[in-house]
Order: sequence, then C-alpha cells, then structure tokens
Amino acid sequence: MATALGNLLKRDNNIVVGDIVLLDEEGVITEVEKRSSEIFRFLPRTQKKKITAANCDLLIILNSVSKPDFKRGFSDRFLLRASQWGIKPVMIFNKMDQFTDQFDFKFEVDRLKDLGVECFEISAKFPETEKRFIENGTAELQEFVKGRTAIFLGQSGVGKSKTISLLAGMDIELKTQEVGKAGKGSHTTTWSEIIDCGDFSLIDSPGIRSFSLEDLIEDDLLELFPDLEERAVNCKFSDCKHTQKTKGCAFFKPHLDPDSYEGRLVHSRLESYSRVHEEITENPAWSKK
Ligand SMILES: Nc1nc2c(ncn2[C@@H]2O[C@H](COP(=O)(O)OP(=O)(O)OP(=O)(O)O)[C@@H](O)[C@H]2O)c(=O)[nH]1
Ligand SMILES: [Mg+2]
Ligand SMILES: [Zn+2]
Repeated sequence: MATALGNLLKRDNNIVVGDIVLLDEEGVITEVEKRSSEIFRFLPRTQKKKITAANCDLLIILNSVSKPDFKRGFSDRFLLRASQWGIKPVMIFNKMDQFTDQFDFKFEVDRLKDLGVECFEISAKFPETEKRFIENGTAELQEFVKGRTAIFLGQSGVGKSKTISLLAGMDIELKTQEVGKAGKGSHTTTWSEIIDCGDFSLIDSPGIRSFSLEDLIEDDLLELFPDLEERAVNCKFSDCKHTQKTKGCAFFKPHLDPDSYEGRLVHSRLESYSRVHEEITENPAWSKK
C-alpha cells in the first residue's frame, strides 16, 4: 500500500482507482499522470462531480436477467455516460442460468447491436450452464477484454464481483453475497479495486444505488442519443417535442409504425430519453456548474 503526498490528496478529486502514479524510494506517491479517461458520479446533494476511476478503455455494463431484474432504462443511462466519457461500452447479461423468458431477450440484444453495442451472455456462478442464445459467451468475453482496462458498473447483486472472479482465474475470489428476497443486492463491494490479470485489468466497483444525470444540460441531451438525434432532423418543426400530439413528428405514424421492430426500438429509446429529459428539466440549467 502506498501513501501519497498531502497536496495530492487534498485536491478536489484526488487519486482514484486506475490512476498511474509515480512513487519515490519510500513508496510515497509523488505524482499522478495525466488521465486518458475519467469515470464520475454526480452527487445531487452537493451538486458536484466525483471522479471514481481513471484510465479505463472499456465500460462493462453488467445486468442480471433475474434478481435483480433487468432494467433497460438503467443500462441506457450507462450508455449515455459511456458516450460522454468517451469509453467503449459493452453489455453483459449475467445469471442466464436463471433466464426463463422474463423479457424479450432477442429484442434487447438486437436493439443493442443496432446501437453499436456488443452483448455477451454468461452465467458467472454456473459457467457450464450457459444458455447460448447468442454467439458471445464467457470464452468470447475473455478474449474481448484482452489488452484492456475494463470497469464493471451495474446495480448491486448483478454479479460484478462474481464475473470478475471468473474472468480473473482460479486464484482470485472476490467477496460476493446472496441477493435478498426482494431481488435487491446487499451492496457487498464497498470500494473500487483494480485486479491485474496480466493480459488485462478489471475494476470492480460498488453497486449503484441511484444514478443521477442531473448534471446534464437539456440542450446537450439529444446529442447523447445519436440514434434519436438522427431521426429528429426529419421532424416537421425544428422545436418538435416528439410527442404523439405533434403532427409531422418523425417518431410516430405515418412516419414510423410503432409495432414494427424499428418502431419498438426507436420508442424504447425515446422512453429512455424522455425519462432523462424529465429528470434534468426538473432542475433548471442555471443551477448547474
Ligand atoms: N444464479 C446465479 N447467481 C449468480 C450469478 N452470478 C452471480 N450470482 C450470485 O449473485 C449474488 C451477487 O453477486 P455479486 O458478485 O456479489 O454481485 P455484485 O454485482 O458484485 O454486487 P455488489 O458488490 O453489491 O454491487 C451472489 O450470491 C452470486 O453468487 C449467476 O450467473 N447465476
Ligand atoms: Mg461486488
Ligand atoms: Zn418530433
């Protein structure tokens, strides 16, 4: 364990997991290298960004298909952050041994593929019982992380620590804990840590309780949904609010059939967009720094 010079620790956002540091002979951190990327959380109470990790080149959004339930809105929010952070996102569906058609898996995977996000299906606890609905499983994931520093984000109990233990190999077993009856995780991992796996590094992180996007400005939001932005230019009026009430809106009939695959895809994204939009417009931009 290294200690750091006082002035490095006193800065607003001090040294975080993933930082590359210089040490002197006594093991004291004397310098922190410039970061290639930063992961942050926005804390609504203090209206401040808190940097939680640095220098990651892959964001692994971990979902479980059961206990806790898959939440599409949640993963869309991570996708939004990934594009803001400039880090490649991939999606893992874990606990496939528990999958009993709780949701339309194929639709979710096709939808993500169309958004340019690669998907993997795994069962971190029972790797031998993989369902293999899609081609990408544990072996493909193992290959995919090679040469990268990947951070795992997701709700508590989805299996971040379990998955990291699986990928890291036999001799590493991170602490995990059973999910409660209500399907909620118990926040087992309490701080982020990086696991050096030789060919790659994996960062475990505490489960996310609430995920504020309040720092976003309304005018910048559509840019973070590039697929919707592309469609919105075809709306008849440039200030279209993309609700069914607006005639000539590119998101509704006759321009888009809501029952077609494309309609379902676009509307699922519009739903995620609207939720975030609602959240950030509750807090006017002047209060944001
Ligand atoms: N059935 C099943 N259970 C799993 C699977 N992966 C993980 N679990 C279990 O789910 C529970 C939670 O896993 P963790 O790895 O602790 O979850 P986490 O995402 O690290 O949770 P936090 O540290 O609280 O954020 C544990 O009891 C695991 O054994 C899986 O593929 N299938
Ligand atoms: Mg954990
Ligand atoms: Zn519109």
